[in-house]
Amino acid sequence: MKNKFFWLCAGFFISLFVFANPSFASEPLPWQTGFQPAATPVMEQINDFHNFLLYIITAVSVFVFLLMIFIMVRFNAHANPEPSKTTHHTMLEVVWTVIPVVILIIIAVPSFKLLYYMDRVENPDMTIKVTGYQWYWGYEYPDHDNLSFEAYMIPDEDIDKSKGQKRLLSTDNQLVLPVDTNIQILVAAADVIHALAVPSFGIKLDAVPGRINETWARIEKPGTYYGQCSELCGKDHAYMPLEIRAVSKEEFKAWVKFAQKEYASYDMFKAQHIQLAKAEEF
Ligand SMILES: [Cu+2]
Repeated sequence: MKNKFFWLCAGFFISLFVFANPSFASEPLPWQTGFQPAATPVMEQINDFHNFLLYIITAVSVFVFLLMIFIMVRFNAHANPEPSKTTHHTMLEVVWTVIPVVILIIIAVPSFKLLYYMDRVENPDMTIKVTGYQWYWGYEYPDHDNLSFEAYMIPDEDIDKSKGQKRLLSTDNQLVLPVDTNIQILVAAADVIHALAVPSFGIKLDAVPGRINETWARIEKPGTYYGQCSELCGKDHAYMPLEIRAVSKEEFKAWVKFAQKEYASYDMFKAQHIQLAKAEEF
């Protein structure tokens, strides 16, 4: 019986280790329980803060667990037939108030530091604006000739795995960004509330109509990163992913030139699109 229990526990801890191990890809994976690997200093700090909190909650949980075991063994009706009538103990009450306060202060200081660090960046190198629509994202580059375009999810039947496209994550156009650049990210919405969430950048920010929210990113490695809308925004909420391609600064410059031609007719197209949608309503 004891042997069985041992193997049950061992199996549980081994599976915890296997499944909780964060996998190294910038996308969600089956059975993944950890964070996606960090691609920005903000996400690195969120990771560190998460690990720091894990030590604290583990210590608190183990302490409370042992204390309860001790109380159950030492003060049950058999072991302690005549209970003490003590009701107050000033010192004990001071201790169990002060220690939690100290623990909360230890948590609050790095938490606020991180909150302000995530909030905004001084003197950003460039700005992009991301707008949530039902159900796609619009990207604008005000520093690059007001370049703007939209990105729609590629439907299942059009996914081309040979091009590395991923179901529910890949989009027809990508948000292309340079690495090692402080990018100010402005977030808004045009219809209902959406939320911009890019786990490997440590970004989750509401996109609210009529309001501009701000955050920032400094991508450290070139690669493809994925995000999703994180606010229930209607029937296709689950089908408005973000595909972000981080490239070197030189490649980014070349891409801007290409994109200015590629998306030049965009505004006219958008105007027609809106007119058509309105005409359909009538
Ligand atoms: Cu949305």
